[in-house]
Amino acid sequence: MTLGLFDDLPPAPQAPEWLEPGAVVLRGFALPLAADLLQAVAHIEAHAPFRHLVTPGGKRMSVAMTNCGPLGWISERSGYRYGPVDPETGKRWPRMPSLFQQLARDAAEAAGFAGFAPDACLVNRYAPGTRLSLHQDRDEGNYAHPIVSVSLGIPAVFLWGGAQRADKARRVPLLHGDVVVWGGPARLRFHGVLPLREAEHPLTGAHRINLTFRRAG
Ligand code: MD6
Ligand code: FE
Repeated sequence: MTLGLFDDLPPAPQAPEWLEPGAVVLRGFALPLAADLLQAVAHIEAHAPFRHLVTPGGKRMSVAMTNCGPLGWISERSGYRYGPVDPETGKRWPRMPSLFQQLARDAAEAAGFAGFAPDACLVNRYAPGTRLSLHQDRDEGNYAHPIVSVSLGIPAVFLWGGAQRADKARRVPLLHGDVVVWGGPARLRFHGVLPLREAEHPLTGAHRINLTFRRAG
C-alpha cells in the first residue's frame, strides 16, 4: 500500500556508497532531473548526432557517442584527444546546459571535490549488447579533477577495477539516476561496463544514456 500523501515528495536521499577513498556511488542523485537531462540530450543529439568512434587500433566502438561543452572527446587514427569542433559536422560541440554543469558540480561536491567545473561532457548511448572494456580515463590534462558519470535509462553493470588492468574488478549495478564520482587517489582506476542486457525504460526505450563529465582543458 502507498500513502497518497507522500507521492509528490522527492525520493529520500540515499547514503553514499564508497567504492574506495575518492570513489563513490550516489544512488538516485540525478533522479529528480532525469527527464530534463534526457530532453537536453535530445537537443544535443539533434546538433551533434551519436556516432560509433573507431579506436586508434581500428575497432568500431559499440558505444555510440557525442559531446557537449567547450571540449569533446574524439578518437582518431593518431589517438584519443579533446577538441572544440565536432569532426562530423565541422561545428563546435553544442553548449553544455547549465543543468548539466550544476549537476556535475553538486555530485562532485557530495563526493568531496568542491568547485568542479567541467568543460567536457561525453554523452554515451548503450543498447543491449553494448559493452565498454576496462580502461582508464587518461586523456585529460590534469588528474586533479574528478570524473562524474551519470546513468540514465536501462540498467548496466559497472566494472570497478584497480590500478592495473589485470586487477580484479568489482561489479556495481547502476540504475537510472545513479551517479558515480571518482577522483583523487581513485582517479586513474580501470573501469568498464559489462554487455547490457535486454531491457526497456519508459524514458529511454531500450537504451542507457551515460553522461561523463570531465575537466579536460
Ligand atoms: C559508463 N563510461 O558508461 C562509464 N569512459 O558508466 C566510461 O567510463 C567511459 O563511456 C571513456 C569513454 C567513454 C565512456
Ligand atoms: Fe571511462
